[in-house]
Amino acid sequence: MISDLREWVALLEREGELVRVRAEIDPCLEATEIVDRVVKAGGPALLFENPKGSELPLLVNQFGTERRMCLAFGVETLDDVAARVGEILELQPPEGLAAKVRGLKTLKSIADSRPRTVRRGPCQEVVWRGDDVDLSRLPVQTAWPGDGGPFITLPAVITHDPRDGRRNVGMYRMQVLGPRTTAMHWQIHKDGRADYLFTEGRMQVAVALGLDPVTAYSASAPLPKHVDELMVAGFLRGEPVELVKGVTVDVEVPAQAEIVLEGWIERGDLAAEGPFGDHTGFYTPVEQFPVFHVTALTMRRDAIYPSIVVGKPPQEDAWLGKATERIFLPAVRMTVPEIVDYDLPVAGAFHNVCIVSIRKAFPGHARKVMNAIWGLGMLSLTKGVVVVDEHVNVHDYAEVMFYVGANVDPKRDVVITEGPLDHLDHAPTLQFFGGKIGIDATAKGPLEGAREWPPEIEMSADVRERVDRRWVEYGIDLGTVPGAPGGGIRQSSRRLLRR
Ligand SMILES: Cc1cc2nc3c(=O)[nH]c(=O)nc-3n(C[C@H](O)[C@H](O)[C@H](O)COP(=O)(O)O)c2cc1C
Ligand SMILES: [Mn+2]
Repeated sequence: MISDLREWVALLEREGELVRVRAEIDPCLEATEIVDRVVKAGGPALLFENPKGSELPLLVNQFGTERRMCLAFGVETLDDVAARVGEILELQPPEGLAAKVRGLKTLKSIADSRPRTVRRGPCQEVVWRGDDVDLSRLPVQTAWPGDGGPFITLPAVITHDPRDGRRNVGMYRMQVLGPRTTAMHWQIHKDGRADYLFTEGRMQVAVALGLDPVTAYSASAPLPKHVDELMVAGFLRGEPVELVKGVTVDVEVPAQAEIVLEGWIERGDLAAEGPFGDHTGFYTPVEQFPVFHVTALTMRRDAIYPSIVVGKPPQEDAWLGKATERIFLPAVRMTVPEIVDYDLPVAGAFHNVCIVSIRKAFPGHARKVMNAIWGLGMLSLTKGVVVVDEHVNVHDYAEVMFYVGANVDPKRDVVITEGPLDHLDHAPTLQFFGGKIGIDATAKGPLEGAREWPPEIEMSADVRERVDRRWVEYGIDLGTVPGAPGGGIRQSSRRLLRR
């Protein structure tokens, strides 16, 4: 378990996954151009030790590759994290002693996941209060030339629902507006905004910057509102998150954070936020958002300031998104069990397209699944859904394109509907609401109005096996023995439809 950001930095360094940049660089634009090139080359995390105008080092690209994301979770593949989550979701009444013991262990690991309050935390080694607070001393990046100013991009924003006191932690960018004020970019569908809308007058808010990677990730996870992100972080870490009381607010903050901003937000106190070069690849326009007034900035000695650059995909956030895609698969399957797998293409900025494979069992099944996706948490914002049969590899976009081209009669198999859309989507006529497209690329049966569906071409298994065996004999050197084309038709769903 990685307990804080510096342990994570040390691990990255040991693994050859981090480069310290000693040359002075400008957090305004220059850092972005460097990071953009490094991310696209699959390069290392960068610790800029001398950002211009700040004494704090600037950490970027900590999440920029699949390997680093796996290192963060201490797993071989992100599906291993999903498997742990699945274990809990699939928890059945145990049969037999061994299963009971296993079940109890799992339950205990949930109980032990709740954050733990401690008396002191390194995040308060240095305390600036009131007029001493000066956000311009942090190396906050201005990422793109059209940006409205510097933006804090990797914060864990902590609020409480005034109705029941439940905590929420979300990653919402914060534009620095002055030495002690920022905007709070709470999009319309998000939990932090709901807490704000339930509050009369002022609400206390704390923002943690520089966390262990799993806790930082958890702030970006699309959990149901009543689920505490810090509990999930504790479960994924296998170790509870330690919290300490804020120095000027009645909000608990992660004790191991590098930097904490404490303050308040008042209903109706809004400011112009943006433009901001966003993960959609476009600038989001100026819009009114709540103002965050900072009452204290606390930090560790030698604090590290973390940042992330978003922009035209792929960027570093691709792997935060992919982690969510993998980790949430068991939860998606829990609600829609016929789903085999899904893929949210990075190039589709995650909300634009969802490819989903299903075990098709009845006519209209693909439409059922489209509607399920459009009704499921943040997946409900998906603009386009492509449904394929279970044997199609949803992560192989060429294979998906093959079935979209081959299996679709656009008149019969395309669904156009409407629903809520992502806050950042600039294409719909109205903000937040507009069209959706579903493409049913599964094999169709007569009950869906199709003619006899032809068989797909596939070599017989015995011939493939013979060629595998004899490959060396042929003297065709391709380095390795080339695999026989995978996949092939699964007849089951079509047979079911014919009945
Ligand atoms: C790098 C990054 C930046 C993000 N910026 C914002 C943002 O500015 N506003 C927002 O509403 N969501 C933003 N998100 C998405 C939210 O963090 C995500 O929807 C999360 O689930 C919100 O928490 P909540 O479900 O508790 O509201 C961002 C995500 C990432 C990874
Ligand atoms: Mn939440």
